[in-house]
Amino acid sequence: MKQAISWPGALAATGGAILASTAGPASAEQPQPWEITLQPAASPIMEMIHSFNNGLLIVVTLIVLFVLALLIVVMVRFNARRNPVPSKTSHNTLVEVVWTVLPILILVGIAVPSFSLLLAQHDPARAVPNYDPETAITIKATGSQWFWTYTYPDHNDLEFDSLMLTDAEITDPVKEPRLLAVNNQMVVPIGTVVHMQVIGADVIHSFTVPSLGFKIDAIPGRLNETWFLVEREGVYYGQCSELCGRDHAFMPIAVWAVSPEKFDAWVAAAADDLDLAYAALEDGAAPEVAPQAPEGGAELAPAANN
Ligand SMILES: [Cu+2]
Repeated sequence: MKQAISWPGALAATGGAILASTAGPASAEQPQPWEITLQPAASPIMEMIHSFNNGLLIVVTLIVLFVLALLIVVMVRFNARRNPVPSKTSHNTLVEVVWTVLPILILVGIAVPSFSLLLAQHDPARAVPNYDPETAITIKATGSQWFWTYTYPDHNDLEFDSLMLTDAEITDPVKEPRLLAVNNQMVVPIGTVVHMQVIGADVIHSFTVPSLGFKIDAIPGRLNETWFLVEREGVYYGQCSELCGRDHAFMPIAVWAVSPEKFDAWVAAAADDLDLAYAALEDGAAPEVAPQAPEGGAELAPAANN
């Protein structure tokens, strides 16, 4: 159940082929036309959300069918024509106990996976096998009217703003989806737990990326925390999800997940020249291109084959 169901099938397949054939980021996770259900999961938490959602769907469907069957039985067997003399029964202890206890058991049954998901959203050890806190990195997102600022405290406090590309700035509509593409993406390494600190600079915003399974409020004066781990390379898009003013709809979030080697090269190059660091990522040859940079070159990690 990793793929969102789309239709018509042909349309979806064509869309997928267009995305797949595009150079640059391996895949882009964003809403697609005619899509239903959740976006494909790219993090352990989102996978848990998918299974919880699918499990609940089964429970709800069974309950709906059961109630529908009861209604049909009542309409057929106990209508005025077939049942002219109504029963005067007002109590049935067994039935009353059953219809009280059964829903309680169902709710408790739902609460168990629900709480385990809730706890996992705050504790990577519950979702990542052999989780080692030493390997995690921290990134801070600050929401402002109307853009995001990303800070990398583990990487010499690298900090930059991320603003939506305007229609005039978009050069490739497939690689730069309208209203989602930004000038500076939040770059993260795949397979690594990222501790996300989220705060608001002015009003309440909400830091959300559906395919990575997080949505957390960015509140002024209060540091909220969550975590995620991206499983495969690609660009993952989200939007501010708290009404925050005039340009609320125009402060998207773009998470660019790359291999740890590319991330190291990007973060080293970004300290000197952010644009150059992104350009090197774009070429898919960050470790080879970046050393040619005039200054930062000497400090870069050795070239790795990707
Ligand atoms: Cu906002």
